[in-house]
Amino acid sequence: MKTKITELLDIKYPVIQGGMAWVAEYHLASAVSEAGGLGLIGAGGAPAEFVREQIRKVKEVTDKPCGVNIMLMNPEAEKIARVVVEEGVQVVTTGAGNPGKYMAEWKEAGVKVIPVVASVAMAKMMERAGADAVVAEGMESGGHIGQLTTMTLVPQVVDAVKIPVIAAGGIGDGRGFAAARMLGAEAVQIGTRFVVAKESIVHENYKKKIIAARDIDSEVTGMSHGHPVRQLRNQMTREYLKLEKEGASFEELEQLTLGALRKAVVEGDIVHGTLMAGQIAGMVNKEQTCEEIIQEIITECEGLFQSMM
Ligand code: TUI
Repeated sequence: MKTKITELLDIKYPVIQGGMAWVAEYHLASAVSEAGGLGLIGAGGAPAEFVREQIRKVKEVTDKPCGVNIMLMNPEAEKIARVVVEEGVQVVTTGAGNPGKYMAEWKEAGVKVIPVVASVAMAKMMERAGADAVVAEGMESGGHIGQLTTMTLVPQVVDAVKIPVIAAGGIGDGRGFAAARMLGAEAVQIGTRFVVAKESIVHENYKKKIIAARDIDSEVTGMSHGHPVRQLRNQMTREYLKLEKEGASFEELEQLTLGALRKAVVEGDIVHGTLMAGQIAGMVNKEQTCEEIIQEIITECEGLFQSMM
């Protein structure tokens, strides 16, 4: 299946794994890349030297292209920006901010740069700054989100820029993949379905919560202070939303979420942890290998396109 993105990144299938903090470490990233997609190390809030180790581990396991996602709110983002160059990473995606100041250094080193954007303005700005492609991420996604849905954002970004667009948010099967292609996307980015992949190191308790989730089981916290985060409803989100409604300060709310993603991913604390997941969680019903996930999505999509002819 050839698209502008498979050509740009030299990958077999136009499927990119979300760069999820704590979740997207080298086991998952290498499995996705080995299966023909683009695996990503999610730097999240990790120190730069940890990211360097993760990059080296991926390279021990696979010689296929693999990338790093840099979450720009990370205080070590600048150091990580240098690490990816030093380690010869082929692709960088960025999230939760504007990567403009790193762009020249990356381009000079031949790194393919794919910022995640949540608006047309940001997509245009990234194209002007030299981005090779953008991920247009709708608010159906898990984690830190923008305001628009995938259905509305993707075609508007496709119309606004000449570089290839990758659709993200609410895509979890061959139907979503086909729909994204119809909206003009050259590839999809998938997060939640890979959280429950067999190769994902995420705690069983967290995986079970995603598998059990219904369509309406995610909540968005942090809307009041401009950092909306989609996650599965639990005791933590109930307390958070109650405090938020009562007008709690940013600092007070931060206390509740400090280290909460690690708690969920590593310790399996599904009561106090942050269970980031997209609206697609209701459709994710089993643990499969990355290879099975990608093959199933591609086969389903090809079947759909053939049945339309
Ligand atoms: O970055 C994400 N998703 C994330 S980051 C993350 S780590 C985290 N952990 C705990 C609390 C909060 C965050 C979890 N999920 N997706 C990509 C994304 N980027 N979505 C939206 C954006 C975005 C938003 C604003 C990109 C650019 C932007 O521009 C603002 C500016 O600087 O102009």
